[in-house]
Amino acid sequence: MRMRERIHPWSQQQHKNECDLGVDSCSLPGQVCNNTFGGFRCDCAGGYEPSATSDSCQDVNECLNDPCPAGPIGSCNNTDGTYSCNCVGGFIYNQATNTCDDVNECLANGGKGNCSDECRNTNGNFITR
Ligand SMILES: [Ca+2]
Ligand SMILES: [Ca+2]
Repeated sequence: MRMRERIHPWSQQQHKNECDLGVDSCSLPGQVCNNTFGGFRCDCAGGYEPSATSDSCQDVNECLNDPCPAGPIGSCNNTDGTYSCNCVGGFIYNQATNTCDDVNECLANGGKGNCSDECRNTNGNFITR
């Protein structure tokens, strides 16, 4: 005797992805649509957090957690959805090590940099002779 195969009713249902269809209402700044079983949910995108005063999402001020090299050489610049680290002149921001690295101004021009004769690199500057 053979068993008859049955198809579970819900396997035949079409599951809508409101996010892909573009019919979601996650249109406030910083919001992303996430598909859920039977519906969708508006979440905050990376770099945003739920607003305390409304349904929308607000920028996370990452600079409050000091993610950049310390001042006075390094500084943090909070921007909408992200942030950036900056260094004062003579230093360049190194993302891999999260440090402000000295610019070797003497490397250019065959080791003379902008100097007419001799160039000596220093931390944050250079000496010309
Ligand atoms: Ca931010
Ligand atoms: Ca230098």
